[in-house]
Amino acid sequence: PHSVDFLRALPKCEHHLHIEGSLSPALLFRLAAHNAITLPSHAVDVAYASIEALEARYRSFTSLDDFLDYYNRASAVLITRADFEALAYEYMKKAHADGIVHAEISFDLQTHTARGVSIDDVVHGLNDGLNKGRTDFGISFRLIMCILRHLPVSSSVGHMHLAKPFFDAGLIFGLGMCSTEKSQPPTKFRPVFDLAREFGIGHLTAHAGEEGPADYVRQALEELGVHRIDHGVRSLEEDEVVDMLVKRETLLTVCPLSNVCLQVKPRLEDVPLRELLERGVRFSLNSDDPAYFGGYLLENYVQVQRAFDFAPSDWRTIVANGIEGSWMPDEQKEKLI
Ligand code: ES4
Ligand code: ZN
Repeated sequence: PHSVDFLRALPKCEHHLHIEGSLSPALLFRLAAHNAITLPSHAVDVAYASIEALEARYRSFTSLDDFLDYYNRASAVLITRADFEALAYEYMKKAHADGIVHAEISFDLQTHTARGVSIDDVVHGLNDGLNKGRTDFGISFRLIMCILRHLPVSSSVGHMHLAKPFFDAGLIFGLGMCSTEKSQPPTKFRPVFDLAREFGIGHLTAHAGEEGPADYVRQALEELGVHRIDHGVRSLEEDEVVDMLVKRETLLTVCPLSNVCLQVKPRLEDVPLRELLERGVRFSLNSDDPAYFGGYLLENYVQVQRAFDFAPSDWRTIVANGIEGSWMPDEQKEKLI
């Protein structure tokens, strides 16, 4: 058994964190008041009666889509560049407290442009907060834009063109794909990933094999050409997909507390971490949407250790694979390993 101090001291990288998923009920109510945004009335959803009521609702999600309703609705309170900066900086403070050395942070663009927020305010606001966090805490970061599967492919293609100057300037580093998974096969979004290659974007990832089948992981790898898989816990349902992940040394960004909260797995013990280790599939541990799923990254590590009782050598493998699979310069990897 390890103490929390041992887990805090590990050089942890977070690869799967939706910045909108770090918007807590307390910050949601504060920003709503500040920006004069009306939250849904009691008649529509009693969960918005108070901070405590909303926190309680977040403990009873029944599925990914049930969660996504709350997650997408909460973004309504993010209006100004300063709001995005504050959100990003708050995450960096928490990351520092948890002992994170490098963070790869996703954001949804389409949700924000739908409210009339400009891409400038979203991307510059996030970069302001993250740069301040790097200066204050020494945490390196990359920004990943996630396209949304619940919207038409044409919306994603349009937002790729909107974001191109920000990719070109290095302000956005990678491309991801998230949101609802059932009945949204990765192949449907092939035009978006083909465009990413045309734009010279070299760091691609996609959520797959969370609620969707192992074949969606295969599609993401073979047809979208992604370098990484977000979640991917259902990959183990097909040996062919496992072989593909091992051969390609693909990193799965696994999110243990998220999987339990969204009822992807009944208990933490059912997240197949030991099986992934034994079969040689690389994975990192991540918090996904920490304000919704009951804990930031260190809490994920602590609860994983409580459930799995990993040996120090297992932790060394997990942490080294996380560094190796990061989108950071090789010189930085060498210093960390
Ligand atoms: C997400 Cl847990 C999860 N799955 C898919 N899309 C997402 N967006 C934010 N969190
Ligand atoms: Zn996610």
